[in-house]
Amino acid sequence: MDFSRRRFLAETAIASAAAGGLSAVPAEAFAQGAAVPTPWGARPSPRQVKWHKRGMYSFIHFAMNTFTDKEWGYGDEKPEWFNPTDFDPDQIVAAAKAAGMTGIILTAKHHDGFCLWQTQTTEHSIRNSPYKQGKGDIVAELGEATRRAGLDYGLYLSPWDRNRADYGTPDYITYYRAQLTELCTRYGKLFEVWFDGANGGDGYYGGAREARKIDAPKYYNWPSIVELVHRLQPDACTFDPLGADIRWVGNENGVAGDPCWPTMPNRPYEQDLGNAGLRGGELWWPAETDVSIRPGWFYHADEDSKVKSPERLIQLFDESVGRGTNLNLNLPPDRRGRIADQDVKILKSFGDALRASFAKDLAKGSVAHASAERGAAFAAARVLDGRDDTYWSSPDADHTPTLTLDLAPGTRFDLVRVKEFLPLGVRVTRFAIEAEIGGVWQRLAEKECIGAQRIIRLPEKIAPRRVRLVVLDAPACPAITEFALFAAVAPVPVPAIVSSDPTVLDTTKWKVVSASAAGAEVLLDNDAATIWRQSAPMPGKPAQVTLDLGSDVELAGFSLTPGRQVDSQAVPPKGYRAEVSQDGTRWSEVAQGEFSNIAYALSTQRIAFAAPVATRYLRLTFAETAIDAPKLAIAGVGGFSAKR
Ligand code: FUL
Repeated sequence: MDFSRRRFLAETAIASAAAGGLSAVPAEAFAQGAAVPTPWGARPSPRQVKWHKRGMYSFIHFAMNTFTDKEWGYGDEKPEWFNPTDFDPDQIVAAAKAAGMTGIILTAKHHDGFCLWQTQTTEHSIRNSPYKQGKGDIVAELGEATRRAGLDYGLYLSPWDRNRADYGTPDYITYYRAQLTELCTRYGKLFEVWFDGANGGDGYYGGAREARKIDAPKYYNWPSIVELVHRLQPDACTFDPLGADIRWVGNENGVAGDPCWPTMPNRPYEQDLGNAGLRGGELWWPAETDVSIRPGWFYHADEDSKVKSPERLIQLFDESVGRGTNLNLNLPPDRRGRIADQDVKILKSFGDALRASFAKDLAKGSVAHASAERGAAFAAARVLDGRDDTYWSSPDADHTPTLTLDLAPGTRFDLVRVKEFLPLGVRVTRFAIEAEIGGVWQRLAEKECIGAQRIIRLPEKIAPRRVRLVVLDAPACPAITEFALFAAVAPVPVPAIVSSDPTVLDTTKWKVVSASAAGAEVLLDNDAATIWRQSAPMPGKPAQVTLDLGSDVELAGFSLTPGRQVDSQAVPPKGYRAEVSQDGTRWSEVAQGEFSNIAYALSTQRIAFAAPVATRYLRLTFAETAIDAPKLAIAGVGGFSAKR
């Protein structure tokens, strides 16, 4: 069968027209004789139209890494290690729901290959773990809890599998498809199936312990995999590199481009374009913004103090949902199999603030009028009717009309939300929001792209007489389904905590004694955004930092956090040498080695010494950068004591 990209997309387009995104236009439109505007540019499939309404949902990264304190498992982990002591799927889902999430996406299998469901495809699974004596099924149990709470369910199945001996051969693709088939047929309706981009590299591979490189687009044959998912789960959007349904926003920081067009050129995914998309691109391929509530995707006790605050989550909401993308906010359960208390508090504060902010559309009591209307079915008041299948539009020749709301006296707001009627394409290129204050029109914001939605947060609440949407540039008449106003409610602050794990040492008590470059103090500030940078180390001229731990400590190991932003100019160290000293003069080496996948994953590395050592000072030496770059960058250093 021909599963080429072009053929695949052509079929999607036909299916989309047949299922009729356009049939949503109210019948009155035709009865009143006004023609529906001609669609412009790429258009979403019905499956994508539904997806655009999801807003926020949550990744749940819970797998072998939760128990090994890693971000990427090598693939040689023992199934016995997977042993949640108090797995509570309802607690996990309740935490997500309190934050306003509409769905859950579980890592059914991460790169280490360990499977969380009763698969028949491998022994490397929960069947051989102590959890429920091998009878448990996390995919089923979390799925049931998700549905009990009225949320939708999705799954993540890592294409890369560092456990499999046959990874890199055609047999593995057969295996992968069999796994996908199990997941798409046994666990009810799925709204999304997630394929991450990490692919090939070193791994266990059934004992080979080697590096394997694959040519991902050729190897996986994405069109056939996407076709399999759509056949088994017609409503599931695939997060894929092909252009079928949803694209990656291009970073893992939770920030969409401003603007972030839902369209892309008709070619395989390019990270550089993922953030902003391409105005007028041939494919409807909207961005999903994924980010973790903690620095890592998996739970680590030493990140308990680094959970993003409710205020930070609101900012991420503005920078993702507010720019027309969906936010996939990761919540990592701990080793019990529950969301930690601190995260639960933060999620509730965040969700409460959003619910209160968007509870009442203050534009509802206003009178809408427009510089031009297409007919009664497309009247200005359509933006106020709360329906997503009606819209205001202007005559074909008028691409830049203005819609004004005469507000009820005393209307005070600081949030403006505008939505386009997506089945007709993204029509508005540039627009402004203006308010009449004291008889003078003032421009509050000027932006490109409305799309699924645009939320504009003003610096403070205002109470103007009138407010208007001015279309400044558009290749066709606009189709605006909503123009809404809200008054933001700030989240209740949740104070940061220190780690719940007593083995995690408090680095605020540490001091930098000496360092090969200035500014090393930021290594101890518990903030991954502040980075120590210096020229790349050279033979005979390593980078080095000497730390005073403040008192005698039973040090069992150290951690190192690289800069988390991809930066080709400043990269993490390749390896390390760790030395300890009681007096700061006589040193002994306690560990030496290479960090695993540090340059790609940019995640915290936790290095355990062969045995805990009593020490006052720690010296770390870095001889090389992980990849060729002019500078070395490290965001943080920490330490842990032995488990008691
Ligand atoms: C990436 C993976 O490598 C990370 O571990 C995580 O799962 C993230 C969501 O996707 O590609």
